[in-house]
Amino acid sequence: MINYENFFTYAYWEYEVIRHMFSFTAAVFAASLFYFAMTVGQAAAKYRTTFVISGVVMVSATLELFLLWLMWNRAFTFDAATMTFSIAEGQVFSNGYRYANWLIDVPMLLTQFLIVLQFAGAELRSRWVKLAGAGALMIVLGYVGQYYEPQVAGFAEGSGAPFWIWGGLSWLVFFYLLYAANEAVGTGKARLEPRAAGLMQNAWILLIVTWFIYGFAYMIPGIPGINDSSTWVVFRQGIFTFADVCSKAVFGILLSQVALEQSRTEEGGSGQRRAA
Ligand code: RET
Repeated sequence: MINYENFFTYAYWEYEVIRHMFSFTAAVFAASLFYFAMTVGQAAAKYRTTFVISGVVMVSATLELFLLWLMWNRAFTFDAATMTFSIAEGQVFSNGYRYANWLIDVPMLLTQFLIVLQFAGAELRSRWVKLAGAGALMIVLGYVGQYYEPQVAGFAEGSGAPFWIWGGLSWLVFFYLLYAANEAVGTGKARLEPRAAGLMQNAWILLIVTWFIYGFAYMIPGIPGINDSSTWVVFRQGIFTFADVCSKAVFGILLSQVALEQSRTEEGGSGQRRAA
């Protein structure tokens, strides 16, 4: 089965906006990679891993978005008479790369989250198993569910129930993940100096908001009244774009600032910002 994006005819602008969102996101991640590479040297040794993890997230996400861009270009053909794009013979577009990328990035983002929250050794390992395990399971469940998009949107014969069942299970795991992460934030934040703790709180709120958005984007093909609209495909890809930029790049930058803030304090408070 293929994603519901394949069943639409797109107005010229709709197709182009989606194409440009893919290239924009790939460029943001490539640029962010440069930022992390340039700032890692300013952090204390124990925080450098978080910059390296951000680098891993940026490389995998740049590749993923580039592949989506390539696939989007190849999968549709332009009709000059109607100024529209529709699916090309024998081609498909798939959001599967997104899920494959999340499977790498979600455990990575949760790892850096725990490191910046000052967990180490056995405490880090036990929390990591719970959080990264839940993150990976959440993505795999959603990955299976999205194969039923054509049925739930009414483009193909068959029941849409599996879309809701797999998606519903993924939501349950997501709520467990939020519960476990909230507990980790509560414990870890108390060890940070006040400025870093404030930044950490912002990162946590950003995580909650943007991760919820992914779940909403998943459900769009199952919502009557909007699941038959090509403009909503643009919105859905726009939601993924916004959530991707915020949850990978902005989140990584916030955590890097927590790490830099902590590094300054732990290295004797000699930083200029402290003196000011
Ligand atoms: C799915 C399926 C439907 C229910 C929920 C989902 C959540 C997805 C999330 C993805 C996060 C991705 C990130 C990527 C960063 O690189 C799987 C769409 C809740 C939270 C943070």
